[in-house]
Amino acid sequence: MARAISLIEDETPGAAALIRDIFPHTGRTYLIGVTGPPGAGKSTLVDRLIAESRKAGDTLGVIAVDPTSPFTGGAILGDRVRMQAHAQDADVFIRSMATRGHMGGLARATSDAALVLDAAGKSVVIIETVGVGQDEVDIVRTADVSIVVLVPGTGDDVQALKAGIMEIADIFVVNKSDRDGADRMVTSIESNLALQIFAEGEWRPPILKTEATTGVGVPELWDTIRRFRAHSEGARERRLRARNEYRLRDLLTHRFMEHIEKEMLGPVEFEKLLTRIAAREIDPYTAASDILSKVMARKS
Ligand SMILES: Nc1nc2c(ncn2[C@@H]2O[C@H](COP(=O)(O)OP(=O)(O)OP(=O)(O)O)[C@@H](O)[C@H]2O)c(=O)[nH]1
Ligand SMILES: [Mg+2]
Repeated sequence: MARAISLIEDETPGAAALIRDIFPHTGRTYLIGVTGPPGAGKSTLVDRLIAESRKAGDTLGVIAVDPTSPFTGGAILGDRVRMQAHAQDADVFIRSMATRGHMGGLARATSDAALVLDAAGKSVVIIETVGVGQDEVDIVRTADVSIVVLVPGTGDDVQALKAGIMEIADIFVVNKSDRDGADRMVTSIESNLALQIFAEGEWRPPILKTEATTGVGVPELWDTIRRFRAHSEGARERRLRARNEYRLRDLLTHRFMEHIEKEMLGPVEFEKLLTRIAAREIDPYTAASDILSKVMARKS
């Protein structure tokens, strides 16, 4: 698993062949996405969820996406330390992936890594990401269940709204509920949910309070995940389809840009084009159309 994921991370040509071979053996794992602001206690919480999941007899894969930002430097080490409790457990595979060097390819690398763990027979895969960029949010959006972790105070509610992670939550967690303002945070999420319309029988994201460091509220969270799983059983195909659609569109975009950059628009030409746009000699729409026509002309 580790070597397969390294192939993917390094974007080696072998990675595509690997995915081709393992893909028929995927689609069985239950994918749990955990996202939230930096330092919200996601890893500590995931560590607790691993324990619950193991109790239920699951085997696990965990992918912690390390944002490598100046604020959270050393997160890889942090993840390892925080999930230390399971380091000796052969049925728990934990991997950190760095965002560095994955210009826009982070979602791709992460979902491919999840495929590896899926094919390896892990019954549950947990992906932890910092909900700051679109890429990170997209990773969690297509999981089987999306858990958004927030913390009391510090105006995280506003940040969360900005990052668009409010809409993707199936379950809200207010972690660090030992701190002041936990109830205020719950109320603020609730008033946000009140603006949304839920159909009869539709899942309304519950809001749970946890204290990841002590484990308070974690069994309730695990129970809620199970309830959601049962509730959304019928929608699973749709989620898988959405995940594959995301994958396909992302790959096509990536491959298309790669082709254009390799075949007709090297870095120098690209810069030249940008300069022309800056000088208002050409507009971005016309520039894009011109490139597209050239691609089409070459094909015929
Ligand atoms: N008081 C309190 N501290 C907590 C709680 N949960 C986690 N922490 C602490 O918060 C800090 C950050 O925890 P992490 O689990 O690394 O948070 P994270 O969201 O994974 O962080 P990044 O991955 O770097 O974004 C650690 O010092 C934890 O011990 C909690 O419920 N209460
Ligand atoms: Mg973490």
